[in-house]
Amino acid sequence: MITRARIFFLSVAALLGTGATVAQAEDGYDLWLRYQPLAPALRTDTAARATTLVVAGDSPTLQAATAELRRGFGAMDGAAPTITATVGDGAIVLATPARAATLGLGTIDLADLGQDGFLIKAMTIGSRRVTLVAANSDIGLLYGAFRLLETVEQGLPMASLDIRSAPKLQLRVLDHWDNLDRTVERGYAGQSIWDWWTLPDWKGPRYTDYARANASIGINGAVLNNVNAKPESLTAPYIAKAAALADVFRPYCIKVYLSARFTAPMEIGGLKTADPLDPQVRAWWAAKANEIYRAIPDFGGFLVKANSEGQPGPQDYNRTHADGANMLAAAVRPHGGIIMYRAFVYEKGQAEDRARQAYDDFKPLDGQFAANVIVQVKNGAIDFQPREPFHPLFGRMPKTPLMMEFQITKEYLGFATHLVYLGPLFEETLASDTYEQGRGSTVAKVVEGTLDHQRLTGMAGIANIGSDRNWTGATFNQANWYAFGRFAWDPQSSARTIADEWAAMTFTPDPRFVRPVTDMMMASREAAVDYMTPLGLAHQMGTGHHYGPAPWVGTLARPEWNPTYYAQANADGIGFDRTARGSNAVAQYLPPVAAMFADPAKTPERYLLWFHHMPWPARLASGDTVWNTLVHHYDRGVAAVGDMQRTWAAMAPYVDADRFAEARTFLDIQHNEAKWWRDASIAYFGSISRQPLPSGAVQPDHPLDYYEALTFPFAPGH
Ligand code: BDP
Repeated sequence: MITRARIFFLSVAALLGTGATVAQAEDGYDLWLRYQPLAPALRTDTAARATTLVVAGDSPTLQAATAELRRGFGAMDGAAPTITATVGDGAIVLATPARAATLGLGTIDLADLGQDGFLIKAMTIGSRRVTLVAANSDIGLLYGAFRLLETVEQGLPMASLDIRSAPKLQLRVLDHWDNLDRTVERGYAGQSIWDWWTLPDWKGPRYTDYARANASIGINGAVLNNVNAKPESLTAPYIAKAAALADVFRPYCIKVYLSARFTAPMEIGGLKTADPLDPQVRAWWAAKANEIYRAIPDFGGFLVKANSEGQPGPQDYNRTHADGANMLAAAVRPHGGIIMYRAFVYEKGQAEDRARQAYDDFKPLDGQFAANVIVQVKNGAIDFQPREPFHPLFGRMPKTPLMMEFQITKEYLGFATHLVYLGPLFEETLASDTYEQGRGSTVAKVVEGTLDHQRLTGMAGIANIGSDRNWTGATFNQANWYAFGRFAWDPQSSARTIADEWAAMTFTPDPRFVRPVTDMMMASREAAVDYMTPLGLAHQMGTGHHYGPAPWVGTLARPEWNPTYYAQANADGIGFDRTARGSNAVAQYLPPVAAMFADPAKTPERYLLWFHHMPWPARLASGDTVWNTLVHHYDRGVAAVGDMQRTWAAMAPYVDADRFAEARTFLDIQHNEAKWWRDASIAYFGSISRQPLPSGAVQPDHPLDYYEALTFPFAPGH
């Protein structure tokens, strides 16, 4: 990676010449696949190495690869490579090892690259300069074609290409929380991109561009409908609509999945029960699976949210989650389908710590799931918060494949307008050590399945994609879609490298742009944690819509709906005691981790109030009190957004006017809202702690009752 980064900057610096060039107006539609004309020096080199295209074979997937290479190189160096059958100077060759040998390209060993991996190699054969993209399958070749284009977009010279890459996870899936009325639960980028009403007849070009974008980062699955599923999504008309999308996605090897509502056999099947052990229910699901597979032969399977937040599930019939999952698994198994069964459950109607519930429900079921079930676990034990310690199920279900679930849409991170790059969040979770098999048993390794030789592996991301022209509501949110794809391909990726790549492709590879912008992106997540939920606080957002601060809310019907439940702030102190004196959630981790989290002196400060109820005047590592440290974090968060504003202001010479203005205005919004978060939180917690503000900290702009009175009846995504 170091070498690659160095090559990147040296080559770009050398080739860009002086003076930044500002691209013409852009609307963000092209994402990171912009294929802008290359700087002159790079262009000459690239054009000489991309004059012809030899594609050994023919299939819809190879046609997609061919079209993409012609489109990309055509735009970047002015002329699309011509298609030919002979390998001449300047040829790009797409071939399996067997075909490569017949084309005289020698013996290529791709045994370690599996079905989806690829090799990209600059070769010299006699006097001919050849770029070989080799893979064991057509989809590997498509992935390789995209990676080739991306490296050129990033300013890497083709002469030095030598990349071997294969995904470490099998299922790389976007979960769309899209409703059949085209609203998107927690969506901040317009309506659903699925125009259910005009499907299956109208298959607009946007669906193909969606598939291209996903294939370009290795995503190979899409769950089309909300986990809070409507039974109608399993009726014949909606199966036909899903089939139409599957037809568009097929060349890009993106499988379609559907969220299944557990009580569909009653609601659309007329049965009296949805008991997973009832023979009629089992027969209904088997018939439903047959019906779906007739329309979509490569249908991926079902995603299931059961017995959580009011959704029906097997526990309604005194059955376990394993009973429920296995019943559905039996229905799709004859067709090669799988079940992604979510561990996001909390609804026992008892005062148990919400953070404990998934583990308590699922851990006893380890080893009881059918072979085609994978349990999908959110990154943290509560709910996609700006920061959570890793979920205690990782490393504790060795006999069950676990799939990571991240949220790409920023429900709890300022919606579309806050610039929060999620790469560091993904990286932090994946690099956490579970100690499952001693030190170094990271969450990434659990998810990769290498520790326990899992047959199924995967990662899911809750999509941030909508009907907005720029797909994600803001250009910088595209980075989170991109980063998700990269981490799903390799959970041990570097968030910084990914940000470098994305910024270079999305704007310009000019290092005078990429360096400061990557730094800004890398700092952005910590900024959000600081102004929203520092020191391990969680779920302090407004009720329902989750927009803005509402730490004072404490009167909602169920305890775990209240921000006051999570912060546990009182006259003595703040934080949720999850040690043995409290809920003992720490005991769900393996001993080395539990021992760390059980002791406030050993708990990393970023998780302190997640695990400990700390007296306000207690001294932290810095020597300062809990209260003062909290205030400093809020201030730091606001200041960090100020830094981001300044960084971005200096980027005007490198960015087209429209995308520049959007990001600048959104940063202004973010700065105002960060200040609001800081002021409201300090006003509230100050009223509880009765501590004076540390010296230098300014009083909130308004008294507490001002913040408490704010309402947001039409907040999006809710
Ligand atoms: C919560 C969201 C809710 C989702 C739920 C889930 O607020 O809209 O339905 O997650 O993941 O964070 O099922």
